This record gives sequence, C-alpha cells and structure tokens, in this order.
Amino acid sequence: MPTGTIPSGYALVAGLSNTGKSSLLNALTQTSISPVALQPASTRMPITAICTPGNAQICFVDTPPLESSYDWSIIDWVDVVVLVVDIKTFDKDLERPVVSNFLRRASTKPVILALGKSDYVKPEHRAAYVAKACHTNRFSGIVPVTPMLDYGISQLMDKVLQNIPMRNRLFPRSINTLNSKRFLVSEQIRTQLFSILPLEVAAETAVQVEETSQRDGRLYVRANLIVSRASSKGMLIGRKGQTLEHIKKLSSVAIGEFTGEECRLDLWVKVREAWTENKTDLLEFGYVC
Ligand SMILES: Nc1nc2c(ncn2[C@@H]2O[C@H](COP(=O)(O)OP(=O)(O)OP(=O)(O)O)[C@@H](O)[C@H]2O)c(=O)[nH]1
Ligand SMILES: [Mg+2]
Repeated sequence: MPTGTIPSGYALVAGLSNTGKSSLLNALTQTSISPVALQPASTRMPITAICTPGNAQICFVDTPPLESSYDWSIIDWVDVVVLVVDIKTFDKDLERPVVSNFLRRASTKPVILALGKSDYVKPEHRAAYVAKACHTNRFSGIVPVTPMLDYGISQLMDKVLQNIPMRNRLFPRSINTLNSKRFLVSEQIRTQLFSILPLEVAAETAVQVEETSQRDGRLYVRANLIVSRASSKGMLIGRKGQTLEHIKKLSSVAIGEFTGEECRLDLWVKVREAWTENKTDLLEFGYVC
C-alpha cells in the first residue's frame, strides 16, 4: 500500500422520496447540514458533508429523490452507494422501474441497502426483513437504520468504510462540505417555508441569499424570498408581519444549528412575476431546468 494513502472517497445517499436520506446523511456525519422535512421532495440539489471517521475521509452526497429527472451521472463518480428504502415497503420499492434502473446503472459499485424508518418495525422482527433483503444477493451490506435514534448508524458507517478505496486524501482537512455556504443557508430557509406556508405558495417561493458575513460576533444573513405572483406577497408577510417573523425565527434556529453560529437573519419579500415559468429565472434561483 503506498505510503500516505487513507480510505478516502465518495458515498452516495440515494432513494425514493421521503425515505429518510437527508436524516441519514446528517446522522452519519453528525451534522444538520441537510434540511429534513415532512413534505416529499425537499432535497432538490446534491448536498455534501465530509466526515473523518478514524483516519478515513468520506464525502457523503445526499441527493434528490430517485425519479426520471435524477442526475444519473452522479453514480459514475462515487465509490459506494447507500440506497435508502422504507423497511416496510422495500421489496415492492426495489421492483419500481426507477429503482431497478438505478441499480442497473450502479451495477459496478458496492451498494449498501439501508432499511430506513426501521422504528416502524418491532426490534425482534428486523432480522427477518434483513434476511428477506439478503435473498436478492445484490447488496454489499444490509443495515436497518433509524437516524433520529442513532440506530444502525455506526454499523452502516462500518459497511461504507469497508468499501471506500485507499488513495491519497481527496479533500483538505479543513473542508467539511463541497457546497457553498450561501446555497446551504438558502436551503435551510426554503425548507422552513414548507412548514409555515401552503404548499403551493412555498413551492413558488425562491430563496436568494445576498450576503453571509460576520457582524458583531454573529453570522449575518440577508436573503430575499421571491414570490411568483404579487398576490402571494401578503401571505408571506402576514398580518402585522407575523408570518415573516415566524419564517425568520425558524430559519435562524435552523441556520444556527447547522453552522454552529448565532444567526441574525434579514429577510425581504420580493415579487418576480411568473419566475417559475421562466428558464433564466429558474437557473438564477438554482433550479435545474
Ligand atoms: N419514524 C421515522 N421517521 C423518519 C426516519 N427517518 C426520517 N424520518 C422522517 O421522515 C421525513 C422525511 O425525512 P427526510 O430525511 O427529509 O427524507 P428524504 O428522503 O431526505 O426526503 P426527500 O429529500 O424529500 O426525498 C421527516 O419527517 C423525517 O423526520 C426514521 O427512521 N423513522
Ligand atoms: Mg432529503
């Protein structure tokens, strides 16, 4: 083994919508970098977190749900795949065309099956689910997980580590994500919108972070919430500004949790008519067309 090499590489976290991919990435990397939400399709762009278990270095990549618009090319450059499935429906889900296409594309990669939401199944029954998944003979490991209880996380990490190649360090020690702070902050705010606003209004509100800086020992963030019709503006602001205050409060807490810094957030509501139908606007706000 060449001197200076360590286990260093990329592990993709993929799966159908709402299976717990972002929760799992956060648990594996002991962060809250990837927003978790009740509503499906909350992750819309890859979110990366680099962790250093022992002397290794793994860049976990959380991705949007598997669907036809998934960027399949991501499979080609990762070393290991963690496929997250819901423990109760995994056998049917593995047969879904989008999942079998995914597995076909990942045929040369080690794929570890994470049986997510395993708390939905009694502990004494979990081994039977693992045994059932073993019959497929496809996976390099099968691990039941419940991220919020830290259940199965160290076993899953061990399986990932066993499949990460030895090579020169891929990332400088000081780096813990490949995403920009602005993007990560905007995703935290965007996720909060869904917990406060009606779904159709939240889905048509873009978040544009204009500034992240240090002010008075705190993280200062200035961001615009951009609605696609003038009539939504009032809804975001609310009576006497109460809704906007609520968004601000929840977002500041979420940003503070993931950055570890106290956050002062300045939010402005702006209108850009029909931005959801304009390709240039979509690209500007970070949506893939
Ligand atoms: N009971 C239970 N709930 C979970 C578990 N993992 C995630 N959840 C919940 O499931 C919901 C979706 O979790 P996410 O981590 O955002 O799921 P995701 O797969 O990243 O979702 P998308 O990005 O929208 O595809 C959230 O409400 C989580 O709190 C689990 O192991 N058990
Ligand atoms: Mg997600």
